[in-house]
Amino acid sequence: MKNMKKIVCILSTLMLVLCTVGCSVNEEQPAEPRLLLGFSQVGSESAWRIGNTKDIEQAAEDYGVSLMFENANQKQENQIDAIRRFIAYKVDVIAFSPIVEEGWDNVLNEAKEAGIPVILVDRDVSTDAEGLTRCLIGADFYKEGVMAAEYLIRKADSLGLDKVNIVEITGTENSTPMRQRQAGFFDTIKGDDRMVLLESIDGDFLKSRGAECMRSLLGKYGDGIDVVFSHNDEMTLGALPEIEKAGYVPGTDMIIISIDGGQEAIDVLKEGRINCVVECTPKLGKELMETALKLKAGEEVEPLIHPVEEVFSDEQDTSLIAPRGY
Ligand code: GYE
Repeated sequence: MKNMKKIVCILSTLMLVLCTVGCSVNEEQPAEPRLLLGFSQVGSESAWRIGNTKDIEQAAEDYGVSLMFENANQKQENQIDAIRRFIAYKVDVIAFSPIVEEGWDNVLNEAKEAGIPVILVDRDVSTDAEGLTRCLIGADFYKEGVMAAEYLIRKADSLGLDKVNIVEITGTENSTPMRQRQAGFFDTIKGDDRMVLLESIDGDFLKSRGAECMRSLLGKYGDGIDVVFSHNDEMTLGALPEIEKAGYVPGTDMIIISIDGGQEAIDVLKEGRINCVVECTPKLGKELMETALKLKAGEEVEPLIHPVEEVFSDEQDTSLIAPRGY
């Protein structure tokens, strides 16, 4: 009996010890994040942007990076404030997608003085001094414009057109994709005498503006429009119902060219109401995390990283296009 008591006592002490060890393991503080990354996003203006945000959040989780995420709601001053907060918080690395190219010198100098490396995501900046940012991870927008124009030239050839009247709905004025998509497109068609630009109009990458712009263009040029070149899917999706309301069939009466390649636009391409969508991938998160970790470790990074992109159009079997994921 005495022995029995002793055994019970030993067993319960053992259980108590095991439980204490187990509990202390469970209560352990989470491991220090490998990196604290401050990221200022432009806004939520498009499926592209929302896909880009999700991709960056997912990549941060996958890489064990602690992300301080700020949405600037389309305002440069909000981005500048966010970057200042990141500096005050002493993050390891700052990343941001600048809404426009100019106006960053002061805040980037502040980051430099604080010794915090800065990564540009998606869009570029134009600064007085060199070396305020470490690298740019984003699409080759010039090439996207070239690919859109090359499609148009092939399409005009196949339809045997001898005059091609173009309207262009551009993205946010002074943003990198707006500038470079426009330059790539017009540099490519400029040697082709058939191509005539009727008007370029600022649609700010927004669906509502795309609709407004298209209404105004249709009011001025009506069926004189042969081609709508729109700098993103959202503006294209805003423009299409306006074309239909005016009595034209997009994709047939007018050639519609878009950029981004989000699922909604690809579905409309499959229906034949868009002719060509140049891909611009928002999936930049993996490159961003890997680059930020290298910078924290004091390693060299590539100054420019472009993802590979393709063209989707009525020249191919569109039923084979895989789900886009944004
Ligand atoms: O094309 C557009 C978005 O900067 C590439 O911004 C990005 C552009 C994209 O709002 O849909």
